[in-house]
Amino acid sequence: MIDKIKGHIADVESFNAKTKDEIEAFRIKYLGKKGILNEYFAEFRNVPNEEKKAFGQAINELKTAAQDKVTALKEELENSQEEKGVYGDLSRPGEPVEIGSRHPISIVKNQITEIFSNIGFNVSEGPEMEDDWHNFTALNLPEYHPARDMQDTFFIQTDPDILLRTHTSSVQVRYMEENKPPIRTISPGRVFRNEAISARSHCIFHQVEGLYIDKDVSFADMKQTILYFTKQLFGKSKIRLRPSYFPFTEPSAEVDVYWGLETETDYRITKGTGWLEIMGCGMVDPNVLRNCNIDPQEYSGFAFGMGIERIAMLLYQIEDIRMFYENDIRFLEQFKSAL
Ligand code: 2NL
Repeated sequence: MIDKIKGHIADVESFNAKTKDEIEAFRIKYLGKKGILNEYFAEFRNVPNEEKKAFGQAINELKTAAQDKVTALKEELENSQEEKGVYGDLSRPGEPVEIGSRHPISIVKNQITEIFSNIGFNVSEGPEMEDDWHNFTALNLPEYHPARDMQDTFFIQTDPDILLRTHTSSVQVRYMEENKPPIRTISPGRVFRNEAISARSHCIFHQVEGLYIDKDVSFADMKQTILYFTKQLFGKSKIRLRPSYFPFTEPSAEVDVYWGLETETDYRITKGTGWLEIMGCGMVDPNVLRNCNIDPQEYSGFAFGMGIERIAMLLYQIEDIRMFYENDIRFLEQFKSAL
């Protein structure tokens, strides 16, 4: 009989189970009301006196072994479930982190600001709602100046003095009013013009303007700065400056980049000339400097302005400006950038 109990103890010690049900079945088999242990306890009366001690010790040993086993298996099961539930399999390979998209306007704006900040320009920002002075008058566009007709303006309700800025030059007027030369600043931002919406133009768009003011700043300085910029942004190293007119600069010029005529697309976007207009620029008009409390006898400077949408359309071959504002996920998710 004792040998049989020893056999049970060996069985109990080598037993293993993975599920709650298996463990419960094991508990009932040994420790249940009609289980093996209770059978042996009932048998105890019939054991001869001289064997009672050894028999008793053996069944107690079996009982402890069975109880310890149940406790150990339950604990093991609980631990493994906890680990899975909270953390999953800790040795599994990591999940790939998908890089988010950035709006193409932001990408191009960041590229432009990066290029100019590398040569000492800071970034200045200002309000989208402006007053007449900062958007027009200070920029050499007095009240009845015909150039004010060049852009139709959104006014705020009925106050003719408050409007949505038509260019970010207004930010640079504010910057000149508050800072002494030398000034090297670029002003990216959203601007508004009361125009019909089409594939080519929109009533809301984005601009980057630049301003450089110091002693002895020349037209040659402007041309070299713009050439450096076009090399950096487009990788193109041939530009030309065509005479133009802006009320706030004199002389003024339009900048063309030589894009080349290598592909059919080049032919189409340059209308067969190889040249693409990318920005406007000029020497800051002395009247503008005076309006901002800078002495034009002592200082001179240049300024330039470009439309971000136009440049983004060139870089990414986007045919319709409205794509930028529709927030179509199929359009947006194509633009991934670290900048
Ligand atoms: C264009 C042309 C230009 C400026 C912007 C400027 C600013 C100040 C003084 C003088 Cl504060 N000029 N800005 C100058 C020339 C051209 O922009 O085609 N923009 C999209």
